[in-house]
Amino acid sequence: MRLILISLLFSLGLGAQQLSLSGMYGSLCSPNFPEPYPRDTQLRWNVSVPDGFQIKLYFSHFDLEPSYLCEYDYVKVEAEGEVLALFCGKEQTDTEAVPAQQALTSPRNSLSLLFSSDFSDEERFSGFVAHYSAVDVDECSERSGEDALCDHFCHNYIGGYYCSCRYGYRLHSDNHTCRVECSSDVFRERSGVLSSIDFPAPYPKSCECLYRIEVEDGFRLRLQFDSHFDVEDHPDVSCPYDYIKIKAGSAVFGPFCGDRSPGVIQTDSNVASVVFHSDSSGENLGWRLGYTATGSQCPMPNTPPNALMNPFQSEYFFKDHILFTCEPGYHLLKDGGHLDHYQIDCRADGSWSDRPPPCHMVDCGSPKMVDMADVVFGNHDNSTLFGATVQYVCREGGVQLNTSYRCGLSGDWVDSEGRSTVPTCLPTCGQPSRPLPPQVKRIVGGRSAEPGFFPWQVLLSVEDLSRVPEDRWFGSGALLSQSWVLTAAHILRSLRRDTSVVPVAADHVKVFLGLHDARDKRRATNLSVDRIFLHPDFQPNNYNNDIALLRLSERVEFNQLIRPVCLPLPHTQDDPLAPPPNSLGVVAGWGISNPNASASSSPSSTLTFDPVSDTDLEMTSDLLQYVKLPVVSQAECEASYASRSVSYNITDNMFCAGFFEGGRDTCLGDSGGAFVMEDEVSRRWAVFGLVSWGGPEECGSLRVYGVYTRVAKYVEWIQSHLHAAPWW
Ligand SMILES: [Ca+2]
Ligand SMILES: [Ca+2]
Ligand SMILES: [Ca+2]
Repeated sequence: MRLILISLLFSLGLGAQQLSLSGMYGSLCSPNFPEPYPRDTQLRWNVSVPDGFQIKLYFSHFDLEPSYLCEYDYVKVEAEGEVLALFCGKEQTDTEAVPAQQALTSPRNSLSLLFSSDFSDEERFSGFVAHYSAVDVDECSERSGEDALCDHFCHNYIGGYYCSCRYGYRLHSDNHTCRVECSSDVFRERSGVLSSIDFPAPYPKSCECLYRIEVEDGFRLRLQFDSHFDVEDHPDVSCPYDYIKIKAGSAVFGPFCGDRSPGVIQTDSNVASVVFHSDSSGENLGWRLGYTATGSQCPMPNTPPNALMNPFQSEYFFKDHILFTCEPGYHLLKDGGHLDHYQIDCRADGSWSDRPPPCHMVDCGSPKMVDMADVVFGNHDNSTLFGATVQYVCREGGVQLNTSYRCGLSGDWVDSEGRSTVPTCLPTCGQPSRPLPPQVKRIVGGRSAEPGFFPWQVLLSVEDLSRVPEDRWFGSGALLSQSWVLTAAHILRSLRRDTSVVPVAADHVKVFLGLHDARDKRRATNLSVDRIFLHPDFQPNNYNNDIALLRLSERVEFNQLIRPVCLPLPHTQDDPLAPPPNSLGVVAGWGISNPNASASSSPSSTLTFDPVSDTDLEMTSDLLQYVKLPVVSQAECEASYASRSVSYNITDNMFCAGFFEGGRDTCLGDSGGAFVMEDEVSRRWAVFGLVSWGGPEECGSLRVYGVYTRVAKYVEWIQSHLHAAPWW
C-alpha cells in the first residue's frame, strides 16, 4: 500500500524528499523551523526502531495552514500502509485535526510522517516539532486464548518476550508449544488404565505418545474407552490433526478422533501398542481407556468320585488352578503313590495340565506287629481300609496299655485318642507258670525247684580280664523286663586291688535265662549284655548299696520258663522298712559257694557270698534249689554282726534273713539272687532283696544271717533306667 501511495505521489509529480530516522528516540520538525515553512514542499520521515518495539509519536508544537479536510498543508502519519492521523491548522475544528496532546503509537516498529505544503500561505505559519521514542510491545497481553503467543506462560520484556511451560512439560523447539514426554514404561499388569496427559483437562500439544501393554502369553487384551472422549477432528477429513491408534498383533484399530468414544476393542493379542498424536493447536479434553487381560477358557473338569475341588467356579481361565482333595477316608492315587492334594492348572491353550487323579479309600495296610501280641481284625474280611478296626491281644497274659486301633484318615492305625503309637504288651510280673506248693514251711537243706517256679531267675557268668590270671565267676540275678536284669553290684565290679568301682566289660558277662539244670546250659537262653549300671554309691568295703542293673543286648521272648519278677513299691521316708520282720521270703539258687575263694577276691575278706572263682567252682546242686526264710529284725541283725566285729556295718540299705539256730539252707542261694515275697491278694512275687553277703563263719552257723540288699530303697533308681518298670 505504501509503495502504491509513493508511486502515486510520484506519478502526481509530488515526489517527496525522504529522510530516515532509526534511533531509539528522536525529534523532527518542519523545514526552516522556527521560521515559516516553505511552500510546495513534501518531506517524508521514515522512522524505524528495533523489532519488538513500537514507536510513540507526539507533537510539542503545531501550526500549519488550516484548510477544509487539510487539503492545503498537512502532516500525515502512516504505518503498515494505513493512515494513522492527518493533522493541519492550529486549532481543532469540525474538519481539521491538530495533534494537541495526542500521542500516536505505531502498530509495529516503523512509521512514516509526511509533511506537505501547497503553493500558498495566507499567513505565516511556524510549522511543527514532533518527538518519537521506541516503546516496548507487551506481546503477552496483545493476544490471548487460542491466539496466545505462548502455550502455557508468556513473559514480556523490553524488546521481546519468551514462553515457558508448566511443570512436567518441555517447550517445543518452536518456542511456543508446550509438549510432554508421554511414552511410558510398558504396562505388564493384567489390568490397567491409560489416558491422555492431564485427562480430563486438555491434552498437551505436539505429542507423539506411545503406550505399550504386554501381558503373559495366553492372555488376550480387551480395551474399553471411557464415554468421555474428545480428540480434535475435522468434519471432512479423517483425523488430520490429532488421533489415537491401536495396534494389537497384526490388527490395527483406528485412527480415532472426534467426540464419540470408540467403546470396547477386543484384541486377539497379549501385546498392544497405543499411539496418540496431537498437533500444535487446539484445546481438546482427550481420552481414557481401561484394559483387562483374559486367558483362554479351560473346560469344566470331571470330578472323580469322592473328590473335592477347590476353588469351585463356573468357569476356569488360563492361570486358574484347581486343588483336588478327597472326602474324609479317601486319598488321591497318583503314579502308584498316595497324595493329600493335587493341583492342575489351566494352560495358555485352554487345556488342563493334567487329569484329576482318582480318590481311593485310605488303606492303612497291615498293622504293625507287636512283641508278645496277636492282631485280631474287627472285620471278617481282614479289611485294612479306612474305618476298619483291629485289636492287639497280648500273649502270655501280658498287660497292654492300648488295645483298639482304627484305620484313620491319614492312613495310619490310630487309637481312640488319635495316636498311632503301637501298643506295648507289658508282661505280668511275678507270676510263675507253675505255683509253688503252698505248704512249704521249714525246709531243711532246701528243696529242688520245678521248672517254672522261678522264671525270673538268671545265672550270670562273669569274666574279669583286668586280673592276672584272669578271673571268672558266677552270680544270680532277677529278670525285670525283656531287657533288664537286676543283680548285686559286687557281682559286676571289676576286682581291683584299690577301692575304685569299675564294672567289668559288658561283653565279658553272659546271661542264662530259663535255666533249670545248671549242667545243661545249652537248653537255656544265653544272651549277651549291652551295658552295666553299678549303683553309683556302691561301697566295695562294706557292700553298702550293693545293687546293679544289666541291659541285655537283645530283648528276650517270654515263655513258660522266662518271665519277669515284680518290683516292690518304692520306699518313702515315713514307711516302715520293707520287708517287715518275721515275714517269709523265698530265695532260689544253685547254691554256688566257695568260702575259700572269697579270702583272696575281696578287700572285705570275710564276706562269704563273694563271687566264686571258676577254678574251684562248687555247686551244692545241679538243679535249682529254693528255701523259705524269715526276715530278721534290724536290731537283731545289727546285734548279731556287732557281736562278731566292729568292722561289720549293717545299714538301712540291708536286711537280714535266716534262722537264729542256723542251718546250711539259710545261706543257700547265689550272690545277686532275688529274695522274693508273694503278695497275698494279687498272688504275684516281687523282689525285696538281693543276696549280698554273710559271714564270717561258715554258712549255716549259729546266728549267721544272710545279708540282703534292701531293693525297696532303690526302686526309683531302677525306674530311672527302666521306663516301664514292672510293679507289684
Ligand atoms: Ca499552504
Ligand atoms: Ca516486549
Ligand atoms: Ca490439535
